[in-house]
Amino acid sequence: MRFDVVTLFPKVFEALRVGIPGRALERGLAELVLWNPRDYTQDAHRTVDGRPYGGGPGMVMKVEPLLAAIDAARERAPGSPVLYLSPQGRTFAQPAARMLAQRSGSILIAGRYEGIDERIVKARVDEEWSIGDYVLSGGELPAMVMIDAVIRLLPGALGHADSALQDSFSEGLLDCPHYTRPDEILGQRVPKVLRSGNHERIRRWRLQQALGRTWLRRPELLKGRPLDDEEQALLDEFRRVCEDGSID
Ligand code: 9WO
Repeated sequence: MRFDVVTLFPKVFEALRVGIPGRALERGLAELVLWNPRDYTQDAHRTVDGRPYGGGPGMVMKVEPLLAAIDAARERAPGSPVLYLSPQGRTFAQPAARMLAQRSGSILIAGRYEGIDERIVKARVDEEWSIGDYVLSGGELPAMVMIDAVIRLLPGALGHADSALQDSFSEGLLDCPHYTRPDEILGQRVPKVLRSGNHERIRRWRLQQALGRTWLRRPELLKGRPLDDEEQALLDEFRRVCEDGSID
């Protein structure tokens, strides 16, 4: 898989060369290629911004260098769709990450200033994606968020244990609570079941916690996710215990 990113700030993407995405890039599971519009300027000042038609404050990314950088990326990555990260896009979530992980690559445009010329969107952009309803200083962080979310889905990016865990029960649910040693901190003990060594009981407890937390915090996530008989029974029990006012 390859990611080609058009950005005025390629150094920002060094932050992806650590941890899980860093290891995946080192192992060659994914490749990250950066295209800087500044390298495609023609003038002595290497200008990458332009004044907006219609006036007003702020600037727009200058057309010629941006278009040249995009087209250089398209030439090197034929078949990779061009994605523009903006608050006007479709909201990125785990299903979109899974979809992008199936592709051979993506070209991401990280905008700056007030954005890019709409004619470039029309002529070059295949998909517009948002990572959430807020305005940032540029599309670099959203591009990195998407790349991180996709890379960790590639076969071999996580340990084998992790990947098995991923496609099992927790799919579409919030995570269960985690604990490590010592057995007691801040006046709180680790739930006894986790120290029981009974892996079947532990599996059921974790699944129940995941279901319960999803029901409490993000009930809308359960609407789109059918529950099997075991899950329904575990959630029913969680709700009964909740209504009793008891915990754990
Ligand atoms: C700037 C601005 C200023 C005044 C009023 C509205 C405004 N909108 C913007 C704006 O959207 N600037 C963008 C900055 C231009 C494209 C790159 N930038 C960006 C991308 N900010 N936030 C994102 C983004 C991308 C994906 N998901 C969430 C946010």
